[in-house]
Amino acid sequence: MSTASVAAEPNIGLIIRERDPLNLEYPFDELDEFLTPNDLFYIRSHFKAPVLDRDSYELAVYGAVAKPFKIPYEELLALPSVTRPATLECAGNGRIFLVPQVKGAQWQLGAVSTANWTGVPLSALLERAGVSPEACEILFEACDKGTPREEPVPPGETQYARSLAMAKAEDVIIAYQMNGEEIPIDHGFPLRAIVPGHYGMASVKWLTGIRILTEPFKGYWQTSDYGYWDYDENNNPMRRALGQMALKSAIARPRTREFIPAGESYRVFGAAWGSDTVVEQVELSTDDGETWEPVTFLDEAVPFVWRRWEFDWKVPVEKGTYILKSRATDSQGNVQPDHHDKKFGTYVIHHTFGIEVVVR
Ligand SMILES: Nc1nc2c(c(=O)[nH]1)N[C@H]1C(S)=C(S)[C@@H](COP(=O)(O)O)O[C@H]1N2
Ligand SMILES: [Mo]
Repeated sequence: MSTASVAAEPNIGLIIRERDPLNLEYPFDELDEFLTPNDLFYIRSHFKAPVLDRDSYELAVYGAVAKPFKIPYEELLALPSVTRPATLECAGNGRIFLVPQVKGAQWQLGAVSTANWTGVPLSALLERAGVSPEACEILFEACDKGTPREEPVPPGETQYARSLAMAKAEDVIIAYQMNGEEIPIDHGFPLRAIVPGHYGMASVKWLTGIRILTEPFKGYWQTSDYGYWDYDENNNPMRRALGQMALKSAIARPRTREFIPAGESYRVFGAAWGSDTVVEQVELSTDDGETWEPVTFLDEAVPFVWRRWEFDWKVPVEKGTYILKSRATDSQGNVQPDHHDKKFGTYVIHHTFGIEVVVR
């Protein structure tokens, strides 16, 4: 294994939020197809991408299991596989819209993308290892490491690792293909976890170990970073790990401050996604939330993936500034809120916010 930098793909169409480590945003205003092409899929990395060698690569499955094992890359490829689409969204997506401005990568709308993932169901690997009845969590261990920047900063190097409740294992894919191609280096080559319906941080890239735990994991990436303050049953404040993605809809077109011809028809376009609940309705307002009308969906209601939608706006002849908002409702009746919930700090930014456009 080496961490030397290689001439990576240029990622031409992406918006740079950070050059090193690579943090690149999908240009959300170009949303068109259901699947995001690999070279436009957003990239969120905390450290330089490790370059792993396929011939010596092995995945270790160990911990509270009867038969720990290591499996080489080629052997994994030979196992029965599944392919399913999943939308990944960074928990900090939309951070730039928070007022007052906060620290962290200044994502606009595009730290979200959808791909078809192919790999081995996690359950098959767990079955082979024979999970102990005492098991409570699964830890995904990666080989990228460094000193994180988000305060409070731990004293030494930290490896990227995230744990997951045992009950969520059935949805997880240990993926080696993204949209039918080998997973690109920046997206986790040769292997990554895909945890459908959880924020992106759960889908650990450059996966080297799956460790079965008998006690909850309290690592940096789920207590300090990617955690939030909550209260336990005795009202003591405590950190909890972010997990499920919150219900959200977003307007891809028009863009903020876009000029729109008066008196014509404009195709408003966007997407909405939840977690394991499906998006049942999206409404659009062109008057800053006074009145709402339903949009038309382009995709079926399926858990774990976005649903693209469109709306035919009869643009008024009256010139001026208009504020557009979209609002999603899911199959359980949850409605996208109109304010950011402060308990999530600089994460889980899923409230409806206005896209201001100029009609002239
Ligand atoms: N090993 C490792 N896995 C990781 C990360 C990382 O920095 N290192 N970033 C996480 C975060 S915060 C997100 S949002 C997703 C982004 O996946 P992508 O770069 O393929 O879009 O990967 C997650 N998995
Ligand atoms: Mo993220």
